[in-house]
Amino acid sequence: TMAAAVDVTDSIANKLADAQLSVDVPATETPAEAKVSTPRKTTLLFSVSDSPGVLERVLTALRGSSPNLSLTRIESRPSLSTDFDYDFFVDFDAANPGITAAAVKSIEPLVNQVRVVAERDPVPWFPRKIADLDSFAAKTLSYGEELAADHPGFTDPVYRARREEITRIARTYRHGQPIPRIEYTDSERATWRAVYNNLTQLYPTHACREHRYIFPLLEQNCGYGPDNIPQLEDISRFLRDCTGFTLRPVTGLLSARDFLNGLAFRVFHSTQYVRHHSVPLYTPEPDLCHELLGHVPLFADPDFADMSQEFGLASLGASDEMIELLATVYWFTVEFGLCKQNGEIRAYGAGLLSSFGELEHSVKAFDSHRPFDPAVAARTKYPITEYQPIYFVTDSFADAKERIRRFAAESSRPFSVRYNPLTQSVEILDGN
Ligand code: HBI
Ligand code: NLE
Ligand code: FE
Repeated sequence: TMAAAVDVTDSIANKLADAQLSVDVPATETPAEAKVSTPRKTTLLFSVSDSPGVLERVLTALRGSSPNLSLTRIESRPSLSTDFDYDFFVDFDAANPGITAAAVKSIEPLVNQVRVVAERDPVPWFPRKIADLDSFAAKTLSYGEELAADHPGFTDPVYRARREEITRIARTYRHGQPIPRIEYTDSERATWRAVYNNLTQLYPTHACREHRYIFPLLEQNCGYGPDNIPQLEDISRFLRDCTGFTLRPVTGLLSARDFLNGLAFRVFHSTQYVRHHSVPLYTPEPDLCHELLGHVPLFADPDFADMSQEFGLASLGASDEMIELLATVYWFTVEFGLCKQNGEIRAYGAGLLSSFGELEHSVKAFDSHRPFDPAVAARTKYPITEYQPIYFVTDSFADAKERIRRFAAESSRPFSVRYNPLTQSVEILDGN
């Protein structure tokens, strides 16, 4: 049965979505209204007979066809069809179709033939090497005033000041540095203890096998326990030994594109502050409890780590539409996924494993369970500030990884990518 798309009628969720579109300086992102005029990479092919000065006349005509036409590539080859003719390829960025039409018209009288051989959207910038992730630090999204009215963590001035202090670390952090340690306050430790004690009671009966296997290792190696808030640096070293994943501190919510791009390099962006003390058992925002109790254990699992990197690799240079689809599939798997193990439904999604309230609810909400299919999940709407109305159930991570890989392969990128773990960089294949 197909999952009916759930309408996001919740106004806070809508406003959060709006807020995310009109946020602080997303330097590499295009505002929605500017998209119509995004220049398209255009390639013209024309053929000329060999005669002195012909190329110069063609280029002069092109130059005159529109005020700001600027060529970005010119390449020639002997004609494949007519002896002694030459074929030329020229590229330029066309802000609108009129520019292309004028260019073609201007050279028609001078050449044997001319046609538009390619028109494609420019590929959005993406990180090529792990240190490129440093540029995301200053680009965190803000939540908007409406959400602030609803969540104590946005309005309590003492809490805000403390957050400011903690997020300074993330703003100045650079790749390769050890993640600075934080001395947490008594209030933060009390919140952590409440979250920890509640959740660890549920894990034996509600968490997936992989989470239960890793959790004791985190207690032994990284200082997990009710009376200690573990430090990102210790966890990052542990994860690197398990699967090559590492952590980077981040000030708050990143755009879906930046966040997913990090996963391509096996980097997980982690917040370092603790949720507001008044809401220990559910918060809509990622916080340290969510990252450490929900995400971290799974990143130590090889299949899950591979699956996460698949999301990341598919997101590099992807269109805005593709990013939206990937972010949605990510939401229904890494954040809110369920799986079947030994005939029982268990949680592997971090948003469930870090919320005492929703963890218990999700596993027994049978009417909300659907078989995991990326194509269906990608088009299902979801609320951000309340329990999920739909949960997708997967058989295994290895299976989910295969399905995600196939789903991502359908995206129409003009190149493919491969991660080189030795250089921690991305190699581009079949591109130009
Ligand atoms: N940013 N810091 C941070 N943490 C996340 O877990 C996170 C994010 N931005 C987007 C996001 N998660 C996902 O919901 C998807 O949009 C990828
Ligand atoms: N609702 C989760 C929690 O309370 O831990 C956080 C979800 C973040 C996407
Ligand atoms: Fe998360």
